[in-house]
Amino acid sequence: MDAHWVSTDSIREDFSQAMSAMYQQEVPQYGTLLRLVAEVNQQVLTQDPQLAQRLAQADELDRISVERHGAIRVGTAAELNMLRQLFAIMGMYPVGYYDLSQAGVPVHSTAFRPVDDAALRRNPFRLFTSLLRLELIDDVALRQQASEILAARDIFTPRCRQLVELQQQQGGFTAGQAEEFVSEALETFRWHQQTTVDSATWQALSQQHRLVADVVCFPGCHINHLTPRTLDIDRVQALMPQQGITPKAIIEGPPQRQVPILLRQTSFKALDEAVRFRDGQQGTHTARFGEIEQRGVALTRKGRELYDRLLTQAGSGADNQQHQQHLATVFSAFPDDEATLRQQQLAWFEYRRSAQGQDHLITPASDIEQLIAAGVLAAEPIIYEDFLPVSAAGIFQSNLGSETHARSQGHASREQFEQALGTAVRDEIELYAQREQASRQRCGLL
Ligand code: OOG
Ligand code: NI
Repeated sequence: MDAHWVSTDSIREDFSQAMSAMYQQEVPQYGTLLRLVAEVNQQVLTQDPQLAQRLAQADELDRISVERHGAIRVGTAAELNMLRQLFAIMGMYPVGYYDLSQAGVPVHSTAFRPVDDAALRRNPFRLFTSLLRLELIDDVALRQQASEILAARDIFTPRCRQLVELQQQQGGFTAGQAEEFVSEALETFRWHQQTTVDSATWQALSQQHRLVADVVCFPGCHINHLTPRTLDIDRVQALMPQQGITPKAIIEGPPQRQVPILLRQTSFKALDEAVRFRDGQQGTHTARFGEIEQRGVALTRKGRELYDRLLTQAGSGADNQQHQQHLATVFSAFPDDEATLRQQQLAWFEYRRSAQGQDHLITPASDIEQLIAAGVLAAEPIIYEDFLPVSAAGIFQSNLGSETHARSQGHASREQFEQALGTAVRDEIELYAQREQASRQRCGLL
């Protein structure tokens, strides 16, 4: 009946490509980063034919260097709520709750992303989406002023709103509507040199936090970075300066390992960009940058607790090489082979019968490691598709100044966030658990 509707996957694919093209135009240094990433990925594949073969089999070679995520920030509940509806049309749903106020950043966030395997394989593009917490501005008059400025703007084009409503009524888009939707939706994320405030208001809001000015003073919620996938983050970090790109001081996340876990990320420092105020004054704003990421296996709650503990123990550093060495030492307490990660239930895996194991009797009592050793079962690490709050705070801070005092007075407010969003966020660990469970069931292990 609805076979003529364009798939959500294909709308997401088109949208992420359009976003990338726009961002490369807006931030030319991002284009330079993309080329560096593609070059390093190519070198890695040449040096590691086994990896190349694995990626080819998984049908990933073609889009190895395309964007995996981006980030945006909004100012009101209504904006967040509308974004939820817009992203649903692209097959992106809110997963996870991140409280960044504890790290001194007055926002809380979720990631809009595809959730099922097929959609993730087709295009895993996600948007890390933060909602400003105006209640954390302590100057009451300024808080009031900020909320009035926000109330007066509409970050969506009228046509975008119409199309979202149309899609909800019809249950889908024709090809022509999908195309128009992508181009209208893109407008929300475009950069505007012209701010909506005078220079005095800008100053006052910037003094609260640079992030507050970034969210409140523009007519849209400009995309603030995009992030392609690299196969060797350490190499790209080291090569950035040769390309005239200044990387942030350290690579966030776990150290390099035999079995990569979670997510490693680094970015180049945000550029100074010219902005204009309503009183005719000019200024600069430093908010937009480029980032790269390298993902590994998703961790169970137990694995995540170990990760968080070791990360806290390691602390942070100013010099990347020293920091990475120190991390590697501290993380020697985290098992680094797949069998131990499975046996100690630290990470998630997807199980599959091998060609020769099709007729083998497998029961819930079978020993998984024996079946793997015998070539009856294969286990693939399930890749982490989400974000890390400590890393995210590091990325925020490296681009928006280093104010680090906590502002939440210790209370995350997930409920408030979900109310603004208009739905509960999904629990990311639950999603990984379900995927492993389903694969165990298919194999006869449950
Ligand atoms: C988001 C920063 C977080 C990541 O990759 O952890 C992020 C932002 O700067 O708005 O994108
Ligand atoms: Ni990011």
